[in-house]
Amino acid sequence: MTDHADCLFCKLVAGDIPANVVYEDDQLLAFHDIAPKADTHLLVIPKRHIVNLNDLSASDAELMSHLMLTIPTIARQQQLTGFRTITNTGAEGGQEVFHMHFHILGGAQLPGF
Ligand code: DGP
Repeated sequence: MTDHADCLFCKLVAGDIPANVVYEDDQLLAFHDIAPKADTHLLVIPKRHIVNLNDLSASDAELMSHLMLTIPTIARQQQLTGFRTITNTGAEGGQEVFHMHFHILGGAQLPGF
């Protein structure tokens, strides 16, 4: 597992920064966002350092499939009957933490997008 010294979320995976973890397996970690934008706001990340969607290659297909299939499992565990999933790619896309993450937002009726 690549641990990027300057990456906030790699530090979180390593346990160097505390997080309110709601799900973990060998490839993924999910935890509460520190600045929630919804009643429930979770982040799902690969443990391996991947910058964003632009950083993916065909060899990541299995990981990405697992990530996508795990998102609804996590949402169900959090009693979310509906939710929004967002990933920001690059600074222009609003990405602030450059370790790929998928936001899960829910817990109350969300406005239209
Ligand atoms: P984005 O803008 O898509 O890169 O979202 C980054 C999110 O990461 C943002 O919603 C706030 C969250 N965040 C930043 N620092 C921390 C932290 O130290 N812990 C947790 N749990 N979330 C963080």
